[in-house]
Amino acid sequence: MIPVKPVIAASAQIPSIEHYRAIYRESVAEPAAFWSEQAQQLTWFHPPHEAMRADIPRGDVAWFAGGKLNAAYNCVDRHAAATPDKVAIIWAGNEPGDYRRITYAELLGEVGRLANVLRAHGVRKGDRVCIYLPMIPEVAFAMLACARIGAVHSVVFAGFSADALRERILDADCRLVITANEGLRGPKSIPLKATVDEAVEGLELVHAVLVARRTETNVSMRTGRDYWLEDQLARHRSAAPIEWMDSEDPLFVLYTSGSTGKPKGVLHTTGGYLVYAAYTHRQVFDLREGDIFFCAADAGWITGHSYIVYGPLANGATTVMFESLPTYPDAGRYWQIVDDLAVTIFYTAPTAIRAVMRAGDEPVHRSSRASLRVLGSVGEPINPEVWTWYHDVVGAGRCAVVDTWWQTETGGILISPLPGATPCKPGSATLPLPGVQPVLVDDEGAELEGNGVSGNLCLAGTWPGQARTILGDHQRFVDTYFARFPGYYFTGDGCRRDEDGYYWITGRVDDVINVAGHRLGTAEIESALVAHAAVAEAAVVGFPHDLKGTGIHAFVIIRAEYDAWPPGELAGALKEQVRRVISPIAAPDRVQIVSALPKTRSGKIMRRILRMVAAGRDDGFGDTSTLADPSVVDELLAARKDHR
Ligand code: 7RM
Repeated sequence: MIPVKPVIAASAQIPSIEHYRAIYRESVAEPAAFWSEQAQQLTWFHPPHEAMRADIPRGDVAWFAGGKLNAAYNCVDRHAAATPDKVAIIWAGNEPGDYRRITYAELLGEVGRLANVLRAHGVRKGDRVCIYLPMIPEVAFAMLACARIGAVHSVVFAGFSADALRERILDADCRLVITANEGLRGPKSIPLKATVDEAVEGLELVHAVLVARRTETNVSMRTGRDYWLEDQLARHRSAAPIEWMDSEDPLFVLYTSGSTGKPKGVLHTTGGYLVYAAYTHRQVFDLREGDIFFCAADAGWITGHSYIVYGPLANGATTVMFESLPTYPDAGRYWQIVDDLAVTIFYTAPTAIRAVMRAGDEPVHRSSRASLRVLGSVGEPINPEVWTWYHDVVGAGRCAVVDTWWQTETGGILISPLPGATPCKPGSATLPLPGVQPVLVDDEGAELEGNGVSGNLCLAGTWPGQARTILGDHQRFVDTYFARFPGYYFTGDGCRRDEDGYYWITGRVDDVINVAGHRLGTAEIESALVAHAAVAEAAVVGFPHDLKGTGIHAFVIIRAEYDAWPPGELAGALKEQVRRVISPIAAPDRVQIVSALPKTRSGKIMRRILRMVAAGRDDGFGDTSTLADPSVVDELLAARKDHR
């Protein structure tokens, strides 16, 4: 275990592991009382009359019923009144050094004006609005403007194709789309308006498209449907009435892909979601006055919703919004921003950490990073080696690292260390947050008691941030999350609870492979591979094997310095590595050196594709529309025979 570093001054709220354990016990004994107390951090127009009601088998959950509030009021107005000149958002543009600071007072004006524009276009409480924007401040303005008037936003990541966008617009029945002429990401410009044109072609449904001007490039504008956002804003004043919402009124829908079928519109409601985003943002990052919080996610994902926009702003903090890429113009970009803005808390995904780690320590050492206090990770299991690099090199050994486990459906972080309180084990998300009750169950649904067990990760009870339904298909919600293990919410993840009660997410349960009767997590094998100096990134899948049932196929990206190593030797060394780190049982049967892995735009490896490549099948890869770079598949197929 990595003990809590004494340089991390104790958190004001949960200063020690003993304190955490006491709060945890209280929170699960009296969840209604515990969460009602947290709810008081928000400003309610009318207080709730009931903390919580839940019928888990029916997937029916309500928090803070009878309460009335507005998310935008909580994120903007109350801070604009108390601390008008405090910076709410620091926008870091595509080019280094391009920063824009927006105070809470300014944010109030921007949100109000846009709220009035939406109203003028006929958007009313409960209507859905599609937001298809790059990482520019308008994305936050638009989300909050929707919240202000009670409209339900559906943010679609600006890297999605026209088909994917159209599908989401139709599913959520969006009448209005907010986009930009173009987006900028590193050296590339992205033709967003053209994509929207294609997506809404022939759709009667969409009667207005508002277009933010990010670049000077002109785009075609259809009269009567398309409007430049700046022209529209100029017509409206900033004062905009607030729609007071019931706690259980929808706040937003966000699409997420399941293992099968069309994407699900995960629906979050107002009171519970906001309480949860704010609470977890304070606790997990040990938020303090004056913090500069930098979450490097995209607003198109739940991480951006909860930890760029709603959590930080509900807490009256300063949030950084980053338009560009971790490697643009080079792998030192994050650390340059950290120094330029005196960032105190930094939050990103292992895939981004590995991408910059690949370039070595020098780009990190170019910066001081003296302001940093907490480093967060989210999105996938973080390999212990990557954790250690993050901690030792980026954090110079003096920052807390929080490996935060959660999902689109959970609204906020559920399992994570608390800085200054939880001793860490690299690769483990450690312990559940107060109010969160993880349960491990075997495939038959029997609960696995005690420590030193592995199983399907479920959650007992409910927490305020829990998704309430899948838009337009509550039955699918029930079937997906509440049917397999009755009485629990099923996460779809596998997990081990070790001898100390620490949780280790082993990846999606569909990624568990059974090799010669031995159950192995592909994430474990990947970690062993990444622990080898030559390996930048690894993805492991099973393939049909005559003797073992399932064989192990490893796709490996090699660090530049090892390019000259003969592939045969390298493969041998990597198999030996896994043998050594885990066991001969876990050693890959095949190692395939690749230059890239098929990843979704949010950085998740599409294992389905790797499984097909490993199985020697190329009879259709199904839906590859969510791939960041579809050409990766061709390379994998062409090189398939080269594995050893
Ligand atoms: C926040 C987010 C959810 C899935 C989840 C896991 C995986 C996320 C971690 C993690 C290991 C972590 N939402 N996951 N965080 N696995 N350690 N700290 O990513 O809906 O897009 O994905 O991501 O498999 O089920 S998500």
